[in-house]
Amino acid sequence: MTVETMTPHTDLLSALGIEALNRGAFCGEWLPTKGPEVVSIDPSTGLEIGRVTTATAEDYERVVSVTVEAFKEWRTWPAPRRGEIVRLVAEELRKHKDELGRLVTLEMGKILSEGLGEVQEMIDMADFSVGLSRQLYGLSMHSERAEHRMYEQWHPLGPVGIISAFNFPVAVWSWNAFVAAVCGDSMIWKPSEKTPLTAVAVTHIAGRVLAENDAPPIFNLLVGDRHQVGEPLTHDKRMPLVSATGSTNMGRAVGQAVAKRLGRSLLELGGNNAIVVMDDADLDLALRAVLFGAVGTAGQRCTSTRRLFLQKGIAQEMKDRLVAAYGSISIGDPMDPAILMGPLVDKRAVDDMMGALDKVREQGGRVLYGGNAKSDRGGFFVEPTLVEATPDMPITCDETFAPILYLFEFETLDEAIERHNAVPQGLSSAIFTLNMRSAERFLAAGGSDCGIANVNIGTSGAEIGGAFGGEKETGGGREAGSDSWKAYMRRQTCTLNYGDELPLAQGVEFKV
Ligand code: UN1
Repeated sequence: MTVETMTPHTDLLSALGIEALNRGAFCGEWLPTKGPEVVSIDPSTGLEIGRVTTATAEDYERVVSVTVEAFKEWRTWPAPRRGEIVRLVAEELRKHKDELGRLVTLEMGKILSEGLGEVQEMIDMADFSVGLSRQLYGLSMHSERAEHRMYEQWHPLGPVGIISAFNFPVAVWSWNAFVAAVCGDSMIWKPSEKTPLTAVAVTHIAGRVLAENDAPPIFNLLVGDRHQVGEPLTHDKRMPLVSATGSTNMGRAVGQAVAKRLGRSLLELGGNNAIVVMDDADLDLALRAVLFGAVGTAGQRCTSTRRLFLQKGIAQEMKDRLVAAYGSISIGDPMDPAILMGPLVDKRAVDDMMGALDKVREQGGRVLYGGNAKSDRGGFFVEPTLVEATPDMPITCDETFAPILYLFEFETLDEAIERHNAVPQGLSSAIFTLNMRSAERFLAAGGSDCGIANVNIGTSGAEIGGAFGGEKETGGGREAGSDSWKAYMRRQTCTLNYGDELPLAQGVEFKV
């Protein structure tokens, strides 16, 4: 490609160490990668931003062996000292928040406020992990045997593989990376090939902090496709944990490969998230939550709202208000603060959305608003789309990574909950109601079957302090806050005898 076809963002890119051609393998040093180049495209223009050379088999071997060696040293660092390194990374992220947020917007296409929010999510995750570095608690138990002490402790697990998706190109890495780092693990990041530049930029920042503080190279990178990086990582016995965020198909392949060697996988996969709006809801709140959930990030969050259940009494009013609100959504350059919806990530995403809408029509759905690609400009823009649907339409059980919202009507809460749960995915869910009984029933054991269940809050935009993930085809993994850290460590149960007898548990006698 010639220079004219490239997006001119030279100052932004150079502030983050990004060049026209970048290397895609890092393990304390950038390796002279010779694999095929991946081209990073600005989805709002379709123009090239920069390139990255991918990892060869030789680069793969080198990065894994350095990561294994780095683990051996890093696990001996006291956890609070490891936390200090993460704190220093967070300081750098604060300094570069604006540039990195812009790069996320440039390369992924989410609006700038969300690009900056994503970097804030990394900073929050780092702060959380710093505190966690002094709280990796184990339990102690009372032994049934006299003069015995029993307790459990948590040790670093080993090198961790982190496979992340294009839609949260940096935050999801940080959910894993900062927790894994304070837990004493080293790691290798396989970013999406659609967003390699943000990964290179973050690796520059994290790698610099490690080098300046004489820490071993724990934050490593391998850019490449499934064959070059993904599959080798999942089959590699040197990686006791592979954490993967992305589609259910990808996660199924990762889970099976890792399980085959009895490794651990942590999967955060597709969602098909719904909001239930009851007749007694505060409709102003519900409307705003639906708009952010369904139109925000152009419907490309795993937590995006894809289904809306409207109780009969408010259904028509909500539909009218939604159609009016969809008509006022500004679509365009995601860097422009007046814009609410940027492009989809690439041409294929636009085709997938149009393919899903063909199925909608075949299956008897009615497009209430939108439904088209915007061909009046470059880039991968679409209209946010509202569809009147019925529960027997198979397409409503699929996750289409695009701003399509399926609208259903219902009469009773029981009916809404049953239909809400009748999809293969189980990530995020919400109910809008001012009735405490309805709210509690949605959250009770017979209510939402998702990993995340909210009341008077939409399905997307979770805080980092909670454990993030979901059930069924969402994969069952939990990342980020709460006690998710336990996935990144190994538990050891220790029993210590300080007496001069050897009593056996369960009263067993074995006298020689
Ligand atoms: C994702 O889409 O993979 O809850 C993650 C949210 C964000 C994370 C989404 N904090 O919407």
